[in-house]
Amino acid sequence: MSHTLICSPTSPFVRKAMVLRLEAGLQDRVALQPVATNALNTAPDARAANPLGKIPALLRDGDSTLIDSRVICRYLDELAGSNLYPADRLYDVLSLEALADGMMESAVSMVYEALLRPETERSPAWVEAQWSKVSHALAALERGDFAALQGDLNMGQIAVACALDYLDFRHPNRNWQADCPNLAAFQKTFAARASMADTYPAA
Ligand SMILES: N[C@@H](CCC(=O)N[C@@H](CS)C(=O)NCC(=O)O)C(=O)O
Repeated sequence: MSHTLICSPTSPFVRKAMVLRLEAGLQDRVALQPVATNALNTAPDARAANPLGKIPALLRDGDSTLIDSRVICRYLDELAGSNLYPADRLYDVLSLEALADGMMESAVSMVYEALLRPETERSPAWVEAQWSKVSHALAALERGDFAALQGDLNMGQIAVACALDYLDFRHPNRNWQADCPNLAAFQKTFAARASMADTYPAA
């Protein structure tokens, strides 16, 4: 079956699937279809693939379209047999991935607030409430509360690495590394993977 990933080079949710695609050697089986989309201006291909208009979405030739990065990554991992959701720590990995996705959601919504909302409708308190979610997640990761951050490569780790890079890409002034040396070291080690270098967000 052939597959097409509706994607964008700046989305951290898309990047999770792009990194998996490279780590699992799925380049020949998953084609890329870039779109430019956002909450106020949905790309027709994104809307056609997903009623929510969100990316990533995965078109499967002759079968249903998959939506949501967690669903897509789980499916691609099974397709490739890459074992990025190992059975013996499945729920730890899924929780770690959920945490990273939550960080992305907050970080993306902060960007939308700044870029898409008229200045008079912006709420600094709301933006800081979103950042508070991110910084609590960073602190939990730094303390080692999420065990799946350690050990063999898994999808939770990939998601965290994508979330951290997105913070640097979109919120460089937050300087989260100052309070999180362990996490900064994790990010640096992870950045050496070719899959991460090849997918670093580009404006
Ligand atoms: N839970 C979704 C979130 C996807 C998401 O929010 N993607 C953003 C791009 S970073 C998007 O498509 N935004 C357009 C919109 O909100 O309409 C996932 O994990 O795939």
